[in-house]
Amino acid sequence: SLLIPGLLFMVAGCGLIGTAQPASPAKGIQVRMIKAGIGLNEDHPQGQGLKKFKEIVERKTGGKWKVQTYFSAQLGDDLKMTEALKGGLQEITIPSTSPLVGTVKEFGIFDFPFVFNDPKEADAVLDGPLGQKLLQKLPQHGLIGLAYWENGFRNLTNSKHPVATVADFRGLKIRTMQNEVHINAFKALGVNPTPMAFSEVFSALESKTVDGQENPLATIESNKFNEVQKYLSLTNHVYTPFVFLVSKKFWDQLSDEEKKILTDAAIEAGKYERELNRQQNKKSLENLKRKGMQVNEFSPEEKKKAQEIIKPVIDKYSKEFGEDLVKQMYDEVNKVRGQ
Ligand code: TF8
Repeated sequence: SLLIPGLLFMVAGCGLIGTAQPASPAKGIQVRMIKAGIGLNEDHPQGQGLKKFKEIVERKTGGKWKVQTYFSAQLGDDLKMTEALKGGLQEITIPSTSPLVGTVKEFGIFDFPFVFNDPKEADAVLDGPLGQKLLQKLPQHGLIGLAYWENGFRNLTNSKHPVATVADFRGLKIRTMQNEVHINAFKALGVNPTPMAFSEVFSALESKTVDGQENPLATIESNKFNEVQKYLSLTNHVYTPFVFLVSKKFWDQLSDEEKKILTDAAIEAGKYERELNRQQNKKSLENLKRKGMQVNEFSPEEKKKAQEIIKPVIDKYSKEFGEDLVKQMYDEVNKVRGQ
């Protein structure tokens, strides 16, 4: 019929006009392939959260986006994946904020021990003005931060003896994250800190290169650290968050509609992950006991002593990160506590 060539002409015509126009931002939802990698296992709440994110995004884009998930540092450790995002070689990762201090040093305020008393306080500060202020420091480094997920309160494990007092720390060789606050706080306690990427921790514990490590309970269980560590001390010494990162090179190609889908999914999956992690931490404590770990508390009195010992380290880094920022963190915590 006459109609079909006419239609074809119109379509071709639009195409021609389209190419003559200056490049305009992407409209609607494009077909995209996304590589998302994390450091922890598929069965860890972080892995479950990433799977939830994939499901939400693929549904809301009507299947136009495909999210390829990589677990257990298959694409590299937190630092390597973050560099891949900066270079546009990977789209998404969810590292701890702790190793990111080389990019945004102010994230180091979340490495101060004993700031939050419970996860709800952490949620309020991370989702509030302070947390958002720190996310805004990322784009100049080629990264977009969309949300904080939960890693959680960290607890100490080791193969030597129970750590129930500050004196028990002395002489232990402990793996820490690649972060100066952690390294120097542990040094102050008489520990010999050995910073390394998380992906190397199990074999370092197994070969006795280090005596111990510290991580939230869900991680200790899902990475089977109990197989190479006898003692678990419930120190809850610091709450370190995860941050949901997107490559800015990728982000800048997205339409407003796509940006909204991505942002909403990162937040929604993050809420799910936080909830799951809180449930899992309780289960993991029981499981780790059942699997033979010897568990002890770390009393409020000993925590106070540890805080005193670490204070010079915190004072030094407060100056370095900005005393206003540190004050804002404590003010926001007090606000949540109703003080
Ligand atoms: C650590 C962190 C890690 C995470 C994960 C590898 O101890 O707690 O478990 O950052 O992405 O390094």
